[in-house]
Amino acid sequence: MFRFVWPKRTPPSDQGGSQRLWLDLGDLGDLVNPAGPHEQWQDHGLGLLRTILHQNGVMTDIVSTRACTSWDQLQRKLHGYDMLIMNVRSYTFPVAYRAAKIFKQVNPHGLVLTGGMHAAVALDEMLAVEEFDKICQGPGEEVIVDLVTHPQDFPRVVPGRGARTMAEWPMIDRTLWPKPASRKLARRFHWPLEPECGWGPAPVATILTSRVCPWQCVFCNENSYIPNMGRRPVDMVIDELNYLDRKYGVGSVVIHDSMFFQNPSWLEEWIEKYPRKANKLWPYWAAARADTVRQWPHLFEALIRETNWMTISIGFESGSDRVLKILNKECTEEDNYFTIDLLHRIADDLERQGKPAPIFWSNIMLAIPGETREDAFKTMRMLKYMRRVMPSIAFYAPYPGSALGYQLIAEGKSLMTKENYHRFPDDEKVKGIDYQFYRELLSGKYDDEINKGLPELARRRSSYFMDALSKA
Ligand code: B12
Ligand code: SF4
Repeated sequence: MFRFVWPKRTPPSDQGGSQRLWLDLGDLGDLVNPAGPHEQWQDHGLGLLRTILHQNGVMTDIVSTRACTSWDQLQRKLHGYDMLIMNVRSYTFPVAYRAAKIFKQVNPHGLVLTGGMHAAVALDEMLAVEEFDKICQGPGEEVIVDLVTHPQDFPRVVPGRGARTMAEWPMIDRTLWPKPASRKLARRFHWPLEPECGWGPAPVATILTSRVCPWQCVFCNENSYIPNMGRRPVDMVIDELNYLDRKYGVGSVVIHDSMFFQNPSWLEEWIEKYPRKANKLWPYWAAARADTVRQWPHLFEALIRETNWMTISIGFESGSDRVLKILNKECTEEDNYFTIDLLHRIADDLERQGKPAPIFWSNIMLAIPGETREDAFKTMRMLKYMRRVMPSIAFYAPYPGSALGYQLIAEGKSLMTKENYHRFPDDEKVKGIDYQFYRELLSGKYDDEINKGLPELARRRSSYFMDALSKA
């Protein structure tokens, strides 16, 4: 297999017995006794960059904040290292910032290297943390080896350099990911693969086949800060899954792409090769958009029927055209209902044949600036209309990097602070939003309003959705 070769340099510090630590970030305790299933997913940025480092002879140890249950415990684990390396996303910024302070207290001469999404979208906040000695903005594949071995050659803000295509990425060495940190969790984790979360049987293999979604939804628009790159070839994706299966046994797959259902020619090749070449037709989770399902319904149907796409994540977000416009979603209520009806039809047919029915993982956003009560009722109506669904509901969060996030931050309306970027489901995120209304909405208080115009069967479904609120 072709492998991209990074320039090899003998790291002088290696000869001096350097101690470098990669710190995996997340809430304390999430690898001990996790708050929920999604806190256990492993970090592909960390996996990729550590794989590149180790393949180039640059060794690092791993510690995870998720494996610690207190900051004191973390402090003891940070002791004695020369270098701390972290992948900082906005939602892990508070943890990164605190960990860097602790690291410097115990290792005053140690160096802290950071990179990741938050560096790309909120450089000012990163710069304000004096403990961050180097801050890499953008992809790190082509700078990580030099940066770690010769940090003194780089300015404080380091421009990242990435591969042109994901074909150049090495296969992640998953044993470089942190381990579950309690015996109880280890039993069901299947490390170095991942545990099941209701989307398919364990062990779960998470993979990325594409890096950027080209759309411009105002709450996300990641293509404004993630450089475009070629998709991973279908053969490489299948080879990796087969390799993992031979080594560890794969139960199901999660394709972590922001947008799996893009590039019809890639998808056609996937339909042609996955059923033929994969060791098993593992069911998988992957994401699509309602407008493209409507544009390519046959492709959508073939993927479900022929490749076992069993959990279909759709960013429906809202059931109201007004709000979909505010979000620049470029999807309409009609697109959403087209997609829902299409899946109902396919799923009913598969069930009639005695086969398992695919379901939606339905992303829904509420508490969006400009949303009226009637808009919110329409969204809940759409959700109740879905027959086979795992709802994932979030109150809108103004992340930097996104157009709407930047706007609300500039207007002083964001309630996300550097001490508390990490959003808990019912946290209040934007000034001026009536969160009490939304809590009552999800508790079923407005059932009568929501049920208006819904078919009898849908009306009978519960309007209690508080437990579907997820971190956002
Ligand atoms: C998979 C994924 C998830 C998974 C798993 C997360 C995980 N453990 O990794 C799940 C589903 C759990 C998830 C959840 C959430 N996610 Co998410 N997720 C992603 C996604 C689609 C892929 C991440 C990934 O693996 N990327 C590929 C790797 C290779 O890239 P990378 O980690 O950025 O690393 C590269 C560079 O940053 C750099 N780099 C990184 N570290 C370092 C360090 C150094 C020293 C250097 C030099 C370079 C460097 O080099 C790497 C290689 O190029 C991204 C979007 C995307 N396309 O990246 C969103 C994304 C990261 N998620 C996001 C958000 C907001 C969330 C949520 C809050 C909810 C939501 N809206 O989705 C939750 C919160 C989770 C939590 N624990 O609280 C945002 C983050 C925005 C931000 N400003 O940080 C993103 C960008 C999506 C978006 N556009 O909104 N997510
Ligand atoms: S919300 Fe979904 S469709 Fe919109 S830009 Fe983000 S990943 Fe793409």
